Amino acid sequence: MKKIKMLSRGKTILTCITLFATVSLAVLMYFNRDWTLLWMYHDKSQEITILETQKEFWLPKWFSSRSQDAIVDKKPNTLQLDGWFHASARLDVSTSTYWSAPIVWDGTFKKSVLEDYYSKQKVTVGLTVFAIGKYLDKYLKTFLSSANNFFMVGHKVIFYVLVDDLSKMPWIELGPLRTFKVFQVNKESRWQDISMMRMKTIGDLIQSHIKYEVDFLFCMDVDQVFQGDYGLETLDESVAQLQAWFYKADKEDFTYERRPESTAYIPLMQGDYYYHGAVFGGTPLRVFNLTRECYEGIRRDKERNIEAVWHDESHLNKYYLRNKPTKLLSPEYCWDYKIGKSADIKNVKLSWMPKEYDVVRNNS
Ligand code: 4GW
Ligand code: MN
Repeated sequence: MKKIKMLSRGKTILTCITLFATVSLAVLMYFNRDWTLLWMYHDKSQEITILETQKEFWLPKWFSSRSQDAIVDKKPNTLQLDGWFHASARLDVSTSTYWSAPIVWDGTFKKSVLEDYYSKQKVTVGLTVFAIGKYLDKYLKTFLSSANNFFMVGHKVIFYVLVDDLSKMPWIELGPLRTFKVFQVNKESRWQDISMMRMKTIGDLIQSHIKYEVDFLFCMDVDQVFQGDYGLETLDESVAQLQAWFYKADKEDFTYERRPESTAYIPLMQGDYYYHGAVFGGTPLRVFNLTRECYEGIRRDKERNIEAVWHDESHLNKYYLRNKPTKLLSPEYCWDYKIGKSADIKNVKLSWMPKEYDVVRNNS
C-alpha cells in the first residue's frame, strides 16, 4: 500500500516537473521570439543576430546575471547622424510615412552632412545582383559598369555577382574602393523560380560571407542602369523602393496577392505602399530576416500548390506590411521612362532597361 502511494506521489512530482519545464520553455521562447524564429529558419543564424544588433537572448535575472554583457558589437557607434533630411524641402510630394520613416526624394537630403558623418563612421556597402541565362549576356555589363560609376562613389563597395556561367563574366575595370565577388549558382528551370530563389541564395550568402564584410546591403535586379549618384542618403536599417507605376495609385489598385490561400495575401483595404521587388536593402541582419521570411512564404506556398501573382515581389510586399521599412526611396531611385514625363521626378538615379521579352525570355 505504502509502495503504491509512493509511486503515485512520484508520478505527480514527475508530472509537475514536466509541466514546469514546458511552461518555462514556452515563456523563454515567447520572450525571445526573434531568436526562436531565426533558429527555426537556420541553425547558425544566432551568430548574425549577435554580430549585427545588440539584441540579447532574454533570460530571467535570477537565472543568469551574466547574460546581459555577453554581446559583441561589430562597430560601436557613438556618432549621431542629425540634420541630413529636410522633409519640407519638397512640398509637391509626400516625404514621410505615417510611421515617420523618411521618403527620400531629390532635394530632401544634405549630401555634405552625410559625407561628413560617413567620413568619420566609415562603411562598406554590398550590392547583390543575379544574372542567369540570357540576362547575363544582355544586362550584366551595363548594370555593373553604371554601378561602378554611380553607386556609393567614394565609399567601399563590394558587388556580389551571382551567375550561372562564370566564363561569361564581363570584363569591367572597377574604380577605386570597389571590388566584386562572383558566385556560381544553378539555373532554375522555371523563370519564376530564378526570380524567387534569389531570396534563398541571398540569405545563404549573408550567412556565409556578407555579414562579415559589409555594413549595409542592397539587392537589385540586373535589368536596370544607374544614371546618377546613388549615395549615402539611401542607407538605413531597412530600405524599400516605391514602385514607379504605383506611387500615386490607390491602395485597392495595388497588385498585391489577393488570394487568402497564399502566404503573401493582403486583404483589399490593407497595405501602405506598393514596393518594388527590384530594389531592397538594409543592414545584413535586416536583409537576412527579410529574405528568410519571404523564402519561407514562397516554400509554404509551393507546398500548397499556389504561386503568388508577382512572385517574390508579392512576398516582399507582405513582409514590409508586417515589418515597416525604416526608409523609403522615391521612384527617382528606380524609374521607368516608359511612364513618360513627370514633374515629381527631378533626378533619376536608376532606371529600368527596356524589357525585350522576345530576346531575354526565351531563356533556354
Ligand atoms: C521569363 O522568361 C523570365 S527570365 C523572367 C525572369 C527571368 C530571369 C531573371 C532570368 O532569366 N535570369 C535572371 O538572372 N533573372 C534575374 O531575376 C535578374 O536579376 C532579373 O533582373 C531578376 C528579376 O526578373 P525580371 O527582371 O525579369 O523581373 P521583372 O519583370 O519584375 O523586372
Ligand atoms: Mn527587373
